[in-house]
Amino acid sequence: MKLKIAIQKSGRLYEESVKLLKDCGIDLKNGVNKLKTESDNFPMEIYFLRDDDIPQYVEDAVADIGIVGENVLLEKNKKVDIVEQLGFGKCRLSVAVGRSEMYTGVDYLRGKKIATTYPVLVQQFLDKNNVEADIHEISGSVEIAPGIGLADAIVDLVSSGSTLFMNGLKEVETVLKSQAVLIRNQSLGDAQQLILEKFLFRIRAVKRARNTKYVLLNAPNEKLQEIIALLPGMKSPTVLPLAEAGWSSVHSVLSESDFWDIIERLKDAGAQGILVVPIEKMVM
Ligand code: PRT
Ligand code: ZN
Repeated sequence: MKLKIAIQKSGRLYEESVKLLKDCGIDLKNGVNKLKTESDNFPMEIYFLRDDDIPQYVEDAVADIGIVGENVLLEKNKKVDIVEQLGFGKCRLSVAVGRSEMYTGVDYLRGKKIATTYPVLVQQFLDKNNVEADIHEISGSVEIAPGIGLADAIVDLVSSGSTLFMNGLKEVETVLKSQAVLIRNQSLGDAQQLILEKFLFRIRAVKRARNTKYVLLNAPNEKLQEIIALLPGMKSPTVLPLAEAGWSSVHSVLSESDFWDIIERLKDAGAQGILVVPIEKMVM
């Protein structure tokens, strides 16, 4: 019995999806088959597909699970469950208009022509805001639509914002914040569910580790209490005596988000020789 997972064949989610499997200790066979492969050391079969098709394949149980952007999932509106947010492929679906436009709010869009590859999500956004506009669905290069007179505004994915900038556009509303998610067929068999639980256990250990750093530092004993108070740790920090009398080595873990803030305060409190190392897996 194998768990069938659908991931993007090529594109922005491909590398991170394969890396996630690898970090979960799931090795992929290097075959000639570009559509499908399997793992040697985990009961998993991997299908490589267009991201747009993944929700449908998972709904139809051609694949048991899949990795896809929330933006695609919500646009396709398929009957699948989201089991985990994966923390990569982050972007936002945004409304953009010409840089010199006086944008005053969503009302600006009333009666305007909006080009997008996300007609369903745009319609929902307009309905929610009680705005009627003309949605013009196109299949790509949305950012050039205003420049060639095809539309007054666009709704497209944005990450750094440089594509909008280069096309003379400015971002004015966020329709949706998105990241890659793991989705599941709604009637998985018990055996598949069990394999999914194992996979999820590993994913969560990997995600936790990616958000956390291991910190080692030296502290004069008289400053220990103050320094320990700054460190959260899994339970509490580890403190070991150094060979040099009056000094200790302190080990702890820090979350990526408050890392710089805490490192500065540790230095101010008298910590020295601070080492920060990545964590590979973190099991709670
Ligand atoms: O071939 P296939 O259909 O599988 O791939 P695709 O071409 O439809 O999708 P792909 O590979 O471009 O994107 C896959 C997924 O990556 C998307 O569905 C999102 O969930 C996620 N993602 C994250 C992005 C971006 N960031 C992103 N910036 N998808 C697209 N973009 C594009 C955007 O459309 C625009 O053209 O990048 C440009 C903007 O980028 P910035 O950095 O200039 O703002
Ligand atoms: Zn696509």
